[in-house]
This record gives sequence, structure tokens and C-alpha cells, in this order.
Amino acid sequence: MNYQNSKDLYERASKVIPGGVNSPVRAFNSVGGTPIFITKAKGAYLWDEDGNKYIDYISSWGPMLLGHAEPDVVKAVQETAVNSTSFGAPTRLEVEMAELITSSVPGVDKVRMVNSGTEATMSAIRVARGYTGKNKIIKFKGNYHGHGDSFLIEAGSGALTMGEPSSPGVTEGTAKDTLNANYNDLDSVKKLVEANKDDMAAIILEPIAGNMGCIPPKKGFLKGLRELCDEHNIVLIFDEVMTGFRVDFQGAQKIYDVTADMVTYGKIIGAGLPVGAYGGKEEIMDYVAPSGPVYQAGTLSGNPLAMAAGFTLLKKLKNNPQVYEELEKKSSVLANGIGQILSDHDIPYTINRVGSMVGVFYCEGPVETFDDANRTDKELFGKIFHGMLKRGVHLPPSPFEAFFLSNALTAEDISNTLTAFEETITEI
Ligand code: KE4
Repeated sequence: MNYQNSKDLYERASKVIPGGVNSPVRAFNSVGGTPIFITKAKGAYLWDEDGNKYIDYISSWGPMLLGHAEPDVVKAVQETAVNSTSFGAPTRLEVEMAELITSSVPGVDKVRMVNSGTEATMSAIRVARGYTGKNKIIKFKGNYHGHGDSFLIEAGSGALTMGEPSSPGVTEGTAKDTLNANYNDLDSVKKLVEANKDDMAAIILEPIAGNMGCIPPKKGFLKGLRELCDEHNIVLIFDEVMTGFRVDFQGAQKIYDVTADMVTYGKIIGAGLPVGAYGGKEEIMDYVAPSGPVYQAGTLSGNPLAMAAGFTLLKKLKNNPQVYEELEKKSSVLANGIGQILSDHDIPYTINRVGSMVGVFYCEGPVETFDDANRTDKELFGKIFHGMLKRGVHLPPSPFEAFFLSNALTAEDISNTLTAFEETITEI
């Protein structure tokens, strides 16, 4: 494979963009080499600046559940754009989008649209603090909730691979109100709550962790958090930016039958356009300006293009529930195939999967916490990443990301992926 045009572009980019990318994980820092610059994508495929074609397992980090350039989504954006791209005034589609979300997922009586997952989570904890009058929040080591100051304390995803347990620029004042517990370890949460119970505003987590690879909640973990929050008047926030509408149309709340007090969304609800959202019980959401005192705003929140794209995708998912069964089958074939190849080559591995979120760890299992995930063989991950890339398969460029499958993948794509994986492992 020739990557020359990507290399040239990366050199130019590095002169005018920090690290040459607009989001750190795209820089290939944890796998080495030069990031691939994409020119177009269709269905399950990406094409780069050198004309190379790839089977895509990033799906734009989640949004492309039905594949890239989904015709109805593209048509909705085109038809909306001709009537202007933003008004700064309320529109019908924002009402329909909010009605669709609140009627589809548990526990969300009202929802506010924002422009990213980060905005959604930042806003959700501000509302939880305003509603409870308390300051402290608990997050979990290895969970990532975007780049809001309160979360860059031993965050997962990009911040994790940067090797910095917390980012410079986060003040002591901010950091002191964020407490870190261990994922899947209820006792670690109970200890923090006991020590801070008069000042504990919220517990926020990824109900299925996707930013330290894929790590599902252990049996009883989510239910235990729910009970702890009920006992101490703490707002339970499920960050479903990644899992929302991916693992089930009703998200992780449905799968684990635990209803949070607030839920955050992103990615799929924008179908690749900048959209985030946070919602929850009416009594909490009515604290949000202008109905309540907690301020949050956004020039482009509920933007017509983003609503057109997201609403179209969510309607398609609502009307075609078989998508989730099809994704389940494809994901299972992929995960089992990868496991078989690693087993045949006596390579220690653990594969965690929830629906179309797949985590491959190159270490013995179980992988249930951040420390477990951190045992993965990162050097081997990098070799496999590049072995697959040169064979036309673009995996997420970080051992702390999950694979994101789209339903545009065919059985042949999965088979070709497994052939590339077998060749890669044999070559290493
Ligand atoms: P954004 O601000 O990137 O839209 O969303 C932040 C966010 C919040 N919560 C969860 C559970 C998330 O996974 C994310 C963002 N996910 C990463 C991928 N793991 C985005 C990729 C990137 O940073 O470029």
C-alpha cells in the first residue's frame, strides 16, 4: 500500500494543526506511523488520499450504524441545507426529535440538544450539581466522557493513551470535586460515597465501557449503583454517547433493566453531524434554563442539518429493529473468528462484546476493569493494526477503543476481515 499523499498531508497538517489532527486519537500515536487521510466513504468502506480502500471498523467512532453516506440521511441533509443551515430560532424538527427520543428510551421525560458528547456530559453534571446543591461527582477510571475539565481525571480514550492520568490545565479546584472509582467495583464506590455523602451530587459512568476497549458491567454493578444513588439522593447519570441506539434502540438501560436519572447521547443521534443531547426526569430537567436556574446554551444546538440527519437515522432504526439482530450476528461471527485465530496461534486474548461493540484484548482474561484492560499487549496491538491496515482493514488506532461495526458490513466483508487477520497473525 502506498500512503504518500497521506504522509504529505500529515506533514502540512502538523504545521498548522496541533499534532496534525483535530482529535488526538486520530494521530496514530498509540500504534505509530502516519494517520490515513480519508477522501470519501460509502457503506462499510473508506477510501484514502492514495486511492486505498478499507473495510471500516471505526464508523466515525460510532455514528455510522447503517454505514457511511446512508442515502436517506444524505437526502435529508441536502433537502434541509437549501433552506439555510441554521436559524437560531426553534424549529418543528427539534420538537419531533425530542419527542422521538423521549418516547423511545427509558427515564428521559425531557431532553436538551447540544453539539457534542462533551457538551452533553458537561451539562449533565452541572444540572445534577444545581439540582442537588452538592458538588462532588464520581466517575470511573478508564471511562471517558469527553474533554470537559471535570472528566480529565484518569480519563480513558485519548487522554489515557497520552499517558497522562489527568490533563495539564485542569485546576486543583476542579479536580478536587471529581472522585475516581474502579469500574465494576461497587465497594470502591461505596467507600467514596461514605466519605463524601453530604456532598455527592452525581455518579456518571459508561453503562458499557467503550473507552478502555469494550468492558460490560458485571452482574449487579449497575443495579448496585442505582440502589446507592437512591439511598443517598445522588443523581445517576448513564453516559450513553457511545451505547445509545447502538447496543439496542433503547440503549444500555434496556439491556440491563436499570433506569438512570439522566442520560447523555451523541454520535448516532447526529448520524455523523455534530450532535449531543442530555435528558432525564422532568423534575431534574426543569432546572435547566430557561425553565430553571442552571444555565446552558448553544448557538447551533438543535441545528436543522444535524436534526435532519439524526432524526432520519433514528427513524430508520426505529422502523427496522431487525438491524440489531443482523448486527448481533455479524459481530458474533467476527468476534468468534478472531478468537479462533488467536487461539490457533496460542496468543493470549480476551474478547468482550455487547452487540456491535467489540473489544479485543491481547492478554488473559477476565478483563473487567481498567487495570485488566491495561494488561493488553500494546506492542502486539500496533503490529496487528498495521498488518490489517495494509491488507485493507481499518481498525480503531488505539488499544483502548472498541471496534464499531456498521450494518453495511456484509458476510463477505467479515470473511475478508478474518482472512486479513489470519494473514497478519501468521506474518507477525
Ligand atoms: P464527543 O465530545 O467526542 O462528541 O463525545 C465525548 C464522549 C462522551 N462520552 C463517551 C462515552 C464517548 O465515547 C465520547 C467520545 N468517544 C471518543 C471515542 N472513544 C471520541 C473519539 C475522539 O475523541 O476523537
